[in-house]
Amino acid sequence: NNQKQQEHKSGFISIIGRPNVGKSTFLNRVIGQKIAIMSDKPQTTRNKVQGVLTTDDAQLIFIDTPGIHKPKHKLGDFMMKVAQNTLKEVDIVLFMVNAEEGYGRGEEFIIEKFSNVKTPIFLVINKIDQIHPDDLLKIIESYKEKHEFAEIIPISALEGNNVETLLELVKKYLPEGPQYYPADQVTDHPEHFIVSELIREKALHLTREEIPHSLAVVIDRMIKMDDKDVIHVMATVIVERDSQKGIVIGKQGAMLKEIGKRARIDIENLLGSKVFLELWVKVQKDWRNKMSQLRDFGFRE
Ligand code: GDP
Ligand code: MG
Ligand code: K
Repeated sequence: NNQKQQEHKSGFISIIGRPNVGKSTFLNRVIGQKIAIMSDKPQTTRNKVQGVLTTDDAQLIFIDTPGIHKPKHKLGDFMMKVAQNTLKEVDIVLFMVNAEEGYGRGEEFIIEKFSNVKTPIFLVINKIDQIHPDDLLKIIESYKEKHEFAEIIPISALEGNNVETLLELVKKYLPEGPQYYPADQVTDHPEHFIVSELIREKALHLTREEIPHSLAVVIDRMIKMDDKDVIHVMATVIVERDSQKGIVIGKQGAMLKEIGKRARIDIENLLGSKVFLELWVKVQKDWRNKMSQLRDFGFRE
């Protein structure tokens, strides 16, 4: 056999950037499955979500970090620490910015964190479908002054423009390495986490007046019923105040029913099985500031 063995590359890629720049949209497009939560509200992604892209010659393991931002309370602090730690642990950092907004104080705050990071950092300018090409050049120039990026790539995560190019560049920078995950695996998180995120997403969308941080979802049990092709999911929605509990439950339970209905459809698609979903709502005052409880909610450092 005279065929040259192609080298296999693999590694970890962290996606970092302010809330709503499009990190989850990008990850979902690349992995092609709904594993990170998309929302027009800031910071709905609080845990690391890994998406694994396996091709013939490479495996790209993406980490969707919480947005780095100025902490307002302990949860924010915790999130930022998680995000900062990942910068040093990964092979490539994708720093995503919103082309519509340009360079601002939020970006400056993040770039300051790059000062002693040796990992190659790509500047990914997202949402280019929203701007004029002339403005793009200005944005690129302004960022070049701030930091020496390994690569600068404009994309539209929503429409897909230039995403393939970005992936090829990522591959170029990755070290030679093995296939860490089976080819059909898109995430290494327990299904519990993804299921809880799907429920949380529905709850956030349907209760628009509530702030995302005040709502958490914990999966109490997830079991396959013996005789039937049905997965039984029991989950608790945790809120901070009684008033929020009322909103989540709704008139005669209508809101909770709707949250459950919509979440169930997504969970069934995800698991490829019929799902019986039971939801409860619980008030846990000021849970955001109780660090000891964060781990119970699935936060990892
Ligand atoms: P994240 O907080 O960084 O994960 O941002 P999301 O992925 O949740 O996206 C925030 C919002 O921006 C959503 O409404 C997305 O549909 C939108 N969005 C993301 N990427 C693009 C893009 O390339 N173009 C446009 N026009 N909108 C985008
Ligand atoms: Mg997100
Ligand atoms: K978001």
